[in-house]
Amino acid sequence: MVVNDILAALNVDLSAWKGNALTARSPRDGATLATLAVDTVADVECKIDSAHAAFLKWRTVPAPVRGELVRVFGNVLREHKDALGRLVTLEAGKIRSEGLGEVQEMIDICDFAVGLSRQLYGLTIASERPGHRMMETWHPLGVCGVISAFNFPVAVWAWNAALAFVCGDPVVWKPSEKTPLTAIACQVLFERAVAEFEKTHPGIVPAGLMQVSIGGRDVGEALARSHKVPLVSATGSVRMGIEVAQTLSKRLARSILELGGNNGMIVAPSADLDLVVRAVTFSAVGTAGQRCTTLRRLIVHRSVVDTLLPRLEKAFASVKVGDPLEAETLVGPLIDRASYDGMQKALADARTDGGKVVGGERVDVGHDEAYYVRPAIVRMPAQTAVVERETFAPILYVLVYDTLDEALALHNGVPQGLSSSIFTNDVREAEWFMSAAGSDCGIVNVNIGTSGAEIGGAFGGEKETGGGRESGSDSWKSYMRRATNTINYSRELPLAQGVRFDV
Ligand code: UN1
Repeated sequence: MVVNDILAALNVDLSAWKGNALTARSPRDGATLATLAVDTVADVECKIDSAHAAFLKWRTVPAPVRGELVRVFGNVLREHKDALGRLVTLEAGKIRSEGLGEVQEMIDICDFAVGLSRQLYGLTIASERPGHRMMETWHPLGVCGVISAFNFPVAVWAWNAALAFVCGDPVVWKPSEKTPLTAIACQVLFERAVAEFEKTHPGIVPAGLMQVSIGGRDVGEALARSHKVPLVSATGSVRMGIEVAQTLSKRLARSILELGGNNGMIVAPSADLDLVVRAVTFSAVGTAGQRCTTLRRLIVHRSVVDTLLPRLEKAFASVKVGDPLEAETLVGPLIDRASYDGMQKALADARTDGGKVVGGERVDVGHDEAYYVRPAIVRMPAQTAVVERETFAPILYVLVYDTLDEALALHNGVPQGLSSSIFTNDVREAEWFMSAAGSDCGIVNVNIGTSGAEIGGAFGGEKETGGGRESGSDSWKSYMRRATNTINYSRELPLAQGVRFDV
């Protein structure tokens, strides 16, 4: 199935988007998928203006009605799951089941947001004054800027957009320049949902509620600069996140940052090694090592390392690397040449630091401009600088520990703090790992890997990961503003803290 068939199945007409500023390529074979126009800063500003006008209307639509639009969108996604999943495979290089899984994640967050649309609760608080009542009200915030990365080209937008819409916020989305087509497809599918919704709710959805802005960093900068954008949710590199945060902080606007991960797993002496082998392989080599939550550091107890390592090396050597559209493939391509070069550089650095590398070589699939690799396992003598940095490729560094204190120090001894896990059947170790003195990450798992989080939990992490939380739990609060209301139903005017001010 070629790109045109997939776009036809999604009813995407690219003519309005065509141009010669940006080439969309498939990492599968390096082929050009389309050439597109990009937005100028003036174009983005125009989109922000129309999103802001949409906000003034959308904020007054009752939240459950906003939720109904998201429900219809979830159904449109269900109908187009196969085609959109295929487009993710073609444009981002994910294997079929992961491409489909990503669309499932979009459907799941839509369901979550629909339920949420009737649960945007505030608290009722006891007032210290007689005849007074206190409560909280959550109100829509304004235009939400979304900056997303190539590795989750559709789901991360959906996490933000589904919540933003029920919270009463329009969205202007800058997708990765490496995955513009999936973004255009999402916009088209969303517009289809709007058309469907309008059959029962005419005249409710304002133009400009959802807009995509294709372009480079100037588009992201325009979002971060605009006073009409009170919140920017950005996923990507630490460098990008710091720039966005600095621009936002100059005008004291909000951010949700989901940046680097350098996720570790501790394998304790009591661990079930059959589960460990499967969990490590999925977490470290799935998505060709290109998830924020990819497992990059394995911290193994000395008593099990010599049993575990050969089993992992065998698994890494046997996973099928190749065409992501083929059913048996488990590892698709890296996104591009720069990513391949970055991986080889990291492996060279690891060797210099005394690492013993198994795997990591390029796999020839007959396309010069496609970069497939055999996942690498690197036994390191210590956690050197290369291990402390995030290399977005399938490299698993293995470190050995003797005491859990030592394992935790290694685990927390990196600048990033996204996801973590421990494999143990010892309840003390598990609880310690999850305690205040344990893992310093935003995601802390026991007996499952670091990647593949469900949408129901808050997703995000600490330190250089940026501190933001997206998706489930109470992440919605970032997309709304809170008003604290104090209501006096008495005939007196008592002041708080017993202050007297008689006039
Ligand atoms: C990301 O890599 O940016 O937990 C998001 C996971 C996915 C989301 C990853 N649900 O792996």
